[in-house]
Amino acid sequence: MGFPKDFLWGGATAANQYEGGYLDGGKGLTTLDAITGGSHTVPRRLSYQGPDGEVKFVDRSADLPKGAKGYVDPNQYYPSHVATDFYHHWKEDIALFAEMGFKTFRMSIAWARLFPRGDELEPNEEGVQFYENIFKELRKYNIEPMVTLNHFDMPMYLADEMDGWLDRRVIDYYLNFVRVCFTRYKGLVKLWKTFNEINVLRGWEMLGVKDHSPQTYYQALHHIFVASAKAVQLGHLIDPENMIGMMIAYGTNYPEDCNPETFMKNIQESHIKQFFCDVQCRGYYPNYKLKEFERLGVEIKQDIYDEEVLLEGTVDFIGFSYYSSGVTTTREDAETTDGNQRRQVKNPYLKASDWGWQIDPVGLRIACNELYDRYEIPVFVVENGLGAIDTVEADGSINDDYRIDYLARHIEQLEKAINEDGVPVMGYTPWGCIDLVSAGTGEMRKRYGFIYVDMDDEGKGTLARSRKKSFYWYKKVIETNGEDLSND
Ligand code: BGP
Repeated sequence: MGFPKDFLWGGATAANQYEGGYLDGGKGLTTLDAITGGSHTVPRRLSYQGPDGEVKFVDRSADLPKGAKGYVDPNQYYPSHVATDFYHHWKEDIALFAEMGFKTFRMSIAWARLFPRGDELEPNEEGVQFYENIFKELRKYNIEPMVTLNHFDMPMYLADEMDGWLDRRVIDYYLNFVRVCFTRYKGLVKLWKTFNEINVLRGWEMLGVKDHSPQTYYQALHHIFVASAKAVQLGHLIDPENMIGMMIAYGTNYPEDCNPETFMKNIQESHIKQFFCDVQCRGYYPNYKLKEFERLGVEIKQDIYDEEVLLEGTVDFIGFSYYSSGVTTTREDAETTDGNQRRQVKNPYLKASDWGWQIDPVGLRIACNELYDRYEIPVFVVENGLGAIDTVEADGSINDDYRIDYLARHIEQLEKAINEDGVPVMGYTPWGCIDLVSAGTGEMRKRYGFIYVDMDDEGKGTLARSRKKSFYWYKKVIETNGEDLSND
């Protein structure tokens, strides 16, 4: 019983939410640098300049006019610009991760830090050096870096000038970027993921596209699938030691009742997620998707070698984020609540976080089983956690028992997935191990960390770091390899 000896305990972050230094060291603008803050009730907005010169702030789900370019308004607050400033605090932060005993640390590389516009042939050396220093520092503490090559952001220039992933040339630009990562960080990094939460990439901010039509979406996604498969092949070629995974936002859906119609609908709902794993783990488009394309009139323009590339570039493991589960209903009037990037039907058996995300530890065990049963490759829980408001007491302490309870209950289920169900789980990296900006709402008050960062929703604060109660608890969890989950 217990966790495997080489189980990778750690934590997860992403450049656009943590790094800051948005123009430092020669970095170019990314699409996410033009996304404002927001809140649980006020959506984040995207700022762009239209072809007529007029600047507009629109909902992230809005279509942009032809010729629109991302725009950064100097009077507006954009959370990615400073975020929680890993750029200037990396040594201090890594020392804190080491103090907790991290075996791995998940982070992403800002593409525009290496390639400010995206289409350059040679990288920006200062950017390359920045990450090299970090990987060396991690290795100094025996922390295995786990790198997400692309976590939601893309160089703004590629979105503005080429319509982002809709343009096939972007595959080559991405490959040039990953080639630099694989060669320059060879020997320092072995664990990679090609794209974060491939199933939630949308619109201008993440795909660089201007409209949300199914035709545009699936064509851009096809390019991403091809880019990912080529990256997997290239990574293996450059260093056979590399383990290159996919990454999906995953949570199971429960049929609300035993009506066969609900069950059939649940299969269709499951296909929405499975599609991404089917392509990246099996190497081809599944029939149910091809039929959907026929119904929608979607036609994917493919290169003659694409099918072969997809087949030969399947991933080594499945990384997934897990926050909550969903419910499938055939009722029109079902009550819904918030969830990771999409609303979910309410499950009467579950409680929810302050942001409405339903808490379901058993669902994590189910997710591990579903993924392993279908693909039979190792899985890695690369995100999990509770976004909550923390209170700093007069003595500076932060007693986040709610977070400890959430994580302990999920870790219990993970242990069962490993030991009772036999799922090979490589590791566990809770999301936002240090406080960072929320992707969904742009807030700071929605905190996930073991480490508190003094920063508020308007970007005010000293950025000072402090240990929460969960910091000491997680340190003990790692020390005992998951055996002692008690909170005392
Ligand atoms: C996932 C992302 C992360 C992270 C997390 C929590 O979608 O991969 O970037 O942000 O969700 O979501 P949120 O920040 O909206 O609470």
